[in-house]
Amino acid sequence: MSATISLQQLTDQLEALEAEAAAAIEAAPGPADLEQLRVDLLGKKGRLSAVLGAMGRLPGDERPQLGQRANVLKEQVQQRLGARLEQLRSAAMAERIARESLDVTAPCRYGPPGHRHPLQATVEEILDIFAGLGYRVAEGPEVESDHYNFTALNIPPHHPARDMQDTFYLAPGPDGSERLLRTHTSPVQIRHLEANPPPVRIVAPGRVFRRDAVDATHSPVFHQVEVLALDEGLDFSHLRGTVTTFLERFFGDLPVRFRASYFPFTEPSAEVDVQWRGRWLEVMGCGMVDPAVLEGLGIDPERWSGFAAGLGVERFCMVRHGIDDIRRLYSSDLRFLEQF
Ligand code: 2NM
Repeated sequence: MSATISLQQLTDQLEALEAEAAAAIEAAPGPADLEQLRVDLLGKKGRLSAVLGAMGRLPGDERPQLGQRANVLKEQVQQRLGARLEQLRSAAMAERIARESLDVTAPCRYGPPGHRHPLQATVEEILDIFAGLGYRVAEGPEVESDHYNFTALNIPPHHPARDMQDTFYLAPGPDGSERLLRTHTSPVQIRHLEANPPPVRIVAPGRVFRRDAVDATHSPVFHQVEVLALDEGLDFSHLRGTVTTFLERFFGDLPVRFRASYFPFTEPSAEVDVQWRGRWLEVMGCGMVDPAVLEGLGIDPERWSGFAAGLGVERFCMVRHGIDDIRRLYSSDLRFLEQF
């Protein structure tokens, strides 16, 4: 049996161990170092075990005292390890927060970004041009009354435009009123003039509906943009200048021609063609607002005059992009849409 050892000696060893452990824990650079210290100090083959291994050489009645002291040391070391680990973790978190930033407005980086439908892009481009000419956007309902869609536009009761062949009529409203899907966005202009005194410069985009059979150039639902200017002293030269400026901004510097035409709500009226790749294409209708339309709104046609123009957005979009079939614009085929 090895030589006896005094309680004092072992207690001194425990105290030295405790002081050394405290310094080492305080100096540990990271969690892995702390774990290594825990094993070295408190593990089965660790420093505390070594001291306790010598306990057998103490007189039996002194052993509990040393055991108690060892338990205090063990608890202290564990507490210090825990405190130091917490300290390291919060320092690491503070450093990471200071270093990292998250820009929630950054563009998506995980796939091809989406984009506007070519038809929507065309509407917006047209509206931008008219906004640049001083026009405000006006909108209105798609379900309309006979009054706003026809009567107020000088389209009398038996005009062919009202034919069941052309117009989608709906069941009457709760008050028995005739209802239909608007065949143009002109009712938006009428509603705007009812609510706002001239001078007026508005552009009305929207879906319109006609009972057309579907083919490469017709769809029962399509999109229109109509413009209206009403002021003192407006004449056909203002109409011509506005329409040519608009077409030049949209198509570039192409030949433009005006051909006499007829609409119930304008007089005189004209169709507008642009020469595109050597061929004349009809792209717009326009005219001076018929005095009868103004009178119906209680606007004095002796003082106020106006011009209006309307266009089909699909047509503009198809010409611009060389699209040969209107149905492509509605088929939601990504292989097609992704080209724009
Ligand atoms: C067109 C052609 C010519 C037009 C007329 C009006 C209103 F309400 F002021 F009378 N809005 N839009 C108009 C005139 C529309 O589209 C081919």
